[in-house]
Amino acid sequence: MRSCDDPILAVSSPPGRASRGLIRITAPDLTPLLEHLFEQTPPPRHLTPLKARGLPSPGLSLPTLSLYFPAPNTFTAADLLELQLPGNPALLHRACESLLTIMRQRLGEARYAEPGEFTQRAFLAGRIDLTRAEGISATVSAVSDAQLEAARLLRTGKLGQWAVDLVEALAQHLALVEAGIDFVDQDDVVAITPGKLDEALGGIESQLRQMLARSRSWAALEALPWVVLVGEPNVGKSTLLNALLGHDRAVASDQPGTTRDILAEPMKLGDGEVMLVDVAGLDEPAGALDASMQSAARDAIARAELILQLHDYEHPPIPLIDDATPVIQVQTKCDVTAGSLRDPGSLHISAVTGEGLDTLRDRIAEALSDRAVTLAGQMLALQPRHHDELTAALDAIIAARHMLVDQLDSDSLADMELVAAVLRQGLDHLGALGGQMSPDDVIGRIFATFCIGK
Ligand SMILES: Nc1nc2c(ncn2[C@@H]2O[C@H](COP(=O)(O)OP(=O)(O)OP(=O)(O)O)[C@@H](O)[C@H]2O)c(=O)[nH]1
Ligand SMILES: [Mg+2]
Repeated sequence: MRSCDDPILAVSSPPGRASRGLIRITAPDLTPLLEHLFEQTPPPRHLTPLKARGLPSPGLSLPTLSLYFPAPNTFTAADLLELQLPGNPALLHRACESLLTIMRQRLGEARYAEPGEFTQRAFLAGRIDLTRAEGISATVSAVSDAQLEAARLLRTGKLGQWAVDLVEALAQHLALVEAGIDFVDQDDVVAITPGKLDEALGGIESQLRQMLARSRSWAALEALPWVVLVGEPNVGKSTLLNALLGHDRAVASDQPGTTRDILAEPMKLGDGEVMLVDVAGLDEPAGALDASMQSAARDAIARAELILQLHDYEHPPIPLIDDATPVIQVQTKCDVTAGSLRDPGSLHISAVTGEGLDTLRDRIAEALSDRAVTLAGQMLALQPRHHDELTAALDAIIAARHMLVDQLDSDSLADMELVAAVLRQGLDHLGALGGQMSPDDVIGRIFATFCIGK
């Protein structure tokens, strides 16, 4: 089994060339490594230019920027060292190999970190809760602004904090029920009445229901509605995609058949986002490659929730087979088209002058008003695990309230053990989102609330 105390290292900067590359190292005590690499221990929490002995290879000393965080106030709760070197992948690899050798000599069983291991250590050290760790992972894999925002809310602990508050409330009431079981002979312990417990559980139930109703599922954020640009080769699809995105994403040229693949990029639209998709121009296939390109383009069109049907003064609109998908007719290149060449049934745009682009954006937003993906304000996106835990917690609260239905007017709670067991289940599910509460914690609450055995 891999130990949590193993010294580990990893290249933390993205793959590829860059002006700087980052190597991250953590271990319970990095002092022997620091003494070897640098003549003096770098001042804590300061970016310090130093020569690192033996980096990138024995006998060489490369200037590095080093940032040293001594334990325990670090991400992993252990010593943490970040080394910034020139961002050359081969050099970073050499440096890591040398570091590994030095670490094995000075620190013991060192190894490369596994994916996510720095974050895992932060979680195990109690630095972050599970939902925050999931937020970090979601940030890394986000493909759209909505997902990035959703990941940010997770990463900053919004879901975890909400769960902590609810766990507190539920634990308080579980403590009151358990007090009735454990301290039944104590005069000063007054167990909660069924009516009071039901009222409190009703409040928790409605919070759980609200959270489930207000949140979006992660899957919905992944499914940005597709807006597909359709037209003959050379009508200006790729040029329009670039103009709408505001940067050159697709290659455009006067050569018909320039786009040979499907190109999709999220586009911001007011508060929401859609996926703008450029495909090959539709034409008679002239060979096997052509045929597969065209069939991929047709698949994309079949998946579209909105089609922008492009034509210009030379190329008429392509007839579409599926007439269920909404279509916006767009005539392109209107900077070179005047008067009678302009089709009265189309929206006129020019990617060169920008004419009609704002109107086109408005028309797309209007057509997809209920589909463009947004993540409003403080709304959270629930990953499947969160959804399952919340639903299971809600089920437990509902089950507990069922047990109370026939005894709401009674002074004492019947079936206390059963009610307590169901509430404990609910607590465990909520605790999996944030704010774990062990049986001892609940007992602790009882002692905090009553002066038992005085
Ligand atoms: N004057 C003018 N030329 C344009 C405009 N939009 C596109 N073009 C030109 O039309 C040519 C074709 O543009 P593309 O965007 O590559 O066309 P496409 O529809 O993506 O073509 P394929 O990828 O071959 O299907 C290029 O030479 C563009 O510069 C426009 O608004 N005005
Ligand atoms: Mg193209």
